[in-house]
Amino acid sequence: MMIAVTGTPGVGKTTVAKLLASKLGYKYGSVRDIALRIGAAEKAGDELEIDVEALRSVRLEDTVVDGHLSHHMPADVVVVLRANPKVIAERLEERGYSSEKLGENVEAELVDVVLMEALENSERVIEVDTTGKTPEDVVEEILELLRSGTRRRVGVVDWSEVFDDVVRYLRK
Ligand code: DAT
Repeated sequence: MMIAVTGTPGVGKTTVAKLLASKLGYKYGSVRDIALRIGAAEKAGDELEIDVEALRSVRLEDTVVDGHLSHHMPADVVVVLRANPKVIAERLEERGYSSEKLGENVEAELVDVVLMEALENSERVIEVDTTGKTPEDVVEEILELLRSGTRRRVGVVDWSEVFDDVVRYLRK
């Protein structure tokens, strides 16, 4: 099986994807490394520009793929991690993101950008709220959803309630 772990930067993809891979005895791969390996990535200043179309045909068996573009790959299941946008803001601030980038990502988490993209690309989408949970809790929740054969589980968060807490981060 191929599992994509996606979500807004800072949500916990790498942490969860590595733990999930080790629990399943699967390989771990990052979209970044995969794109570089297949020649679908180009350096653009400090950033890497990834050719999303080239990812669409890359199948990797028994692999957990980590990245905010992983839902563009032909995974059997797409796990969309969510976190309170305030938590995302704090993590990205700590990573030294510019206020522009920070605002962009807080906004993306608030309005479900990655979830919507995942639903456009995949039949089997499982959304998991990580807020207040440990990575181990999150991985257990994913494993349980996989075991029970859940095809789709979305609509687990509503960040409209926390809008006031993050409005200061948003782009003007
Ligand atoms: P991403 O790959 O989405 O950018 P990361 O895994 O690199 O995210 O960083 C997430 C940070 O948050 C990391 O320091 C671990 C921490 N964290 C705290 N609780 C978490 C949880 N429930 N799930 C995942 N990461 C969590």
